[in-house]
Amino acid sequence: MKTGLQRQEENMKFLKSVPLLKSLPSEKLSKLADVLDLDFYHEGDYIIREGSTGDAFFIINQGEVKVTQKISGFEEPQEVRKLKRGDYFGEKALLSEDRRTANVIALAPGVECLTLDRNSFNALIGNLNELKEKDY
Ligand code: 6JR
Repeated sequence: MKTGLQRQEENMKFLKSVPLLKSLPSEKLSKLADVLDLDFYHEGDYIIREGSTGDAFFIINQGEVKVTQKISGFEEPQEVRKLKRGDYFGEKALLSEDRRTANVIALAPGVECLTLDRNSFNALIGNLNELKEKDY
């Protein structure tokens, strides 16, 4: 069995490899590793639904997701991109206190995400310029 300390160390190693977080000092990464939750989603699960409210931010630890969005002129939401290990999503609704802008759907064989709630997001990474300046 893994101890809490081993998990914290594994989380730290992964967090250091996430491009978004590379400018954070170890002290903040360590705090992040403490408060992150690990959630698993099965193929086809809607991790985020466009138009809903939301209070979580996600970093992909394993697997891939598909991002889809309503586009005028189309009946079905259209795929806008795929995201993989080390990529993040869910920042927009947290930064603007607004609705989710897109669907995020788990691809096969499932996805493992590190999740942060709104409070931890605000306290630890909400002020990163990369997030604020992100322009899709
Ligand atoms: N667009 C998450 C990934 C995109 C993308 C374009 C947009 C908005 P969220 O999907 O955060 O939840 O992290 O809203 O909390 O091309 N994502 N690719 N969002 N919005 C979102 C992002 C992630 C859903 C995208 C996204 C737009 C375009 C025009 C408003 C107006």
